[in-house]
Amino acid sequence: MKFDVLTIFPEMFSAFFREGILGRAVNSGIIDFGITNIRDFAMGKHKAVDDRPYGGGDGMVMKPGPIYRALKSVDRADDRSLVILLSPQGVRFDQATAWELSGWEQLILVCGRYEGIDERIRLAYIDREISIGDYILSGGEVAAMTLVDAVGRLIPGVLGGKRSNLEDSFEEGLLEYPQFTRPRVFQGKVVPSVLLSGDHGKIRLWRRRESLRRTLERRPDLLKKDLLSNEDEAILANLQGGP
Ligand code: 4HQ
Repeated sequence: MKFDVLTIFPEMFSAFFREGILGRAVNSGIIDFGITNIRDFAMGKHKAVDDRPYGGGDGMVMKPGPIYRALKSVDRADDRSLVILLSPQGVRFDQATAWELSGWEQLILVCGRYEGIDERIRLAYIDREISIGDYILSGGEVAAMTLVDAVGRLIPGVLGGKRSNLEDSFEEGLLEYPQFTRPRVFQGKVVPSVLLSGDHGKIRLWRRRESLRRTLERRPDLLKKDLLSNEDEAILANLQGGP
């Protein structure tokens, strides 16, 4: 999988692609990336990438020319590559979208700044417009990093077998159960004794119950009945009946 990022802030991505799980995947060759500075494709003495909006109003708009030329400069994996614009007007990003995007050979991510990009670029060259959530960022860069992080970890080999059951419960539409590590007593608070019991059947059941409890309390919208087993239904009924 290759990620190509088009941005006017290329340095925001150098550490991002160098560090952590993603950095290791890049070093091992599982993931490749390219960073294209849109400003390198700007013209004139001032290398302007933005201009005033037709019709007037506040803020600036990213000029079409530099983005067009930056896009043209990127090596394309033809029909196995997708051009994505990060913007609050896009379809909301979620784990299912991350899985789908992980199947492409190349993702080309266009990061806008200012009030966004010229509509003619969006119409002619953008395959997919994606939003990471209902809030306003200063630019698409942090949104692009969020997408790369979530998609990258789904590429086979990136987690190197460290694929914990942590996201498994999220893939099932449930929140994660609470985690504890040493010491057993911290500031007078003890680790639930079941986790020290060595009884793996009881531990599994306790964790499932805590996942269901949290989901019920914090994200009832995630409780998709069809994904719940008979055991889950019984635990839920018990949770709703008592403590
Ligand atoms: N922006 N999800 C405005 C976002 C955003 C989001 C990126 C701010 C694009 C022009 N992008 N620029 N939310 O707020 O993706």
